[in-house]
Amino acid sequence: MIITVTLNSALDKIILVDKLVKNRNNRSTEIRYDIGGKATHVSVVLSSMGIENISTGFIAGENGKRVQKLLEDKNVRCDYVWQEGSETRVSNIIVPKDEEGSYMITEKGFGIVKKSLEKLKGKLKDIVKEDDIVVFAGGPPPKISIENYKELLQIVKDKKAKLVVDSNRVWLKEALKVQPYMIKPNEREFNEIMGTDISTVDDYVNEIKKLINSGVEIIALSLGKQGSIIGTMGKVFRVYPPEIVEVNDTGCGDVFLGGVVAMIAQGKNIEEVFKFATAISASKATKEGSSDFCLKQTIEFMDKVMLKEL
Ligand code: TA6
Repeated sequence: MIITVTLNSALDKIILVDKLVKNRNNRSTEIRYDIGGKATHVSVVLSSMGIENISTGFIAGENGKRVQKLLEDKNVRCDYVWQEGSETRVSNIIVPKDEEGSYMITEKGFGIVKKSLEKLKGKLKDIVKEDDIVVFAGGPPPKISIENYKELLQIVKDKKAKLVVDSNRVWLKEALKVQPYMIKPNEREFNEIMGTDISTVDDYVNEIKKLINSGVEIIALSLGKQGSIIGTMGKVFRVYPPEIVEVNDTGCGDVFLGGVVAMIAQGKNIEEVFKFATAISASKATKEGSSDFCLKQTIEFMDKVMLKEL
């Protein structure tokens, strides 16, 4: 079983504008709502491929109901801890038509009460089994301490499940202490955890080799539009994405992670894993929504992904 844990669920409000101009009333051309929160996107990818998974974490209020409905409409099985009297946050994502990419403004989310935290711990203790894959992605919500976060990760490790973490700052540093199976930092997050200020491929390769020796089985360093550097099984690979016309980059990293987990769950080799993950992430970039992609387009893109051992 694959379990995705979204500690800070989010309803993505996609705001389409012709252009974004400061000090002007920028009128939206369209407003759409989509799934947010990161680990949720991993579940969307898995369910789109018929791979059994459970989406859990903390959720609340009317926004939470909308997120859960959007997930269930994409055949995702939800088993969330609902917190009474709270409201799942909104991530505002502005997508100007006249430029690539987007502007994201996320709310901080609701504070988790002790009762909710204990419920999630109990849930994970009940459902996680040995050799499951458990994905923690996204920044934790208010009132979750480093200690709380560590307790949640440790439950997964104690069950001898594979822990996958996509987070940042102190959270990712904490995750490293429990030797996760996989991490997926971007360049800023990588420099934060390594205490470096590097940017060249050669420097990244040297630092990634140190991490592999520390027990992390897969390091997928995201270079954004430039692709990624993958360290695993004592080897390092550079992955080059296909050329695409980017519409909205929101969710690309999360869908990439979903692609990796899906391929690993299907026992694919490293080349297949990261060609598929890169291709599905590219497909997401061509879509307006934050959890949209096309599996047919992904297969077409796979032939255009280049993977080179360094
Ligand atoms: O990576 C995209 C995304 O998941 C958006 O859908 C938005 O919900 C945001 O990131 C949430 O990020 P955060 O790190 O605040 O959990």
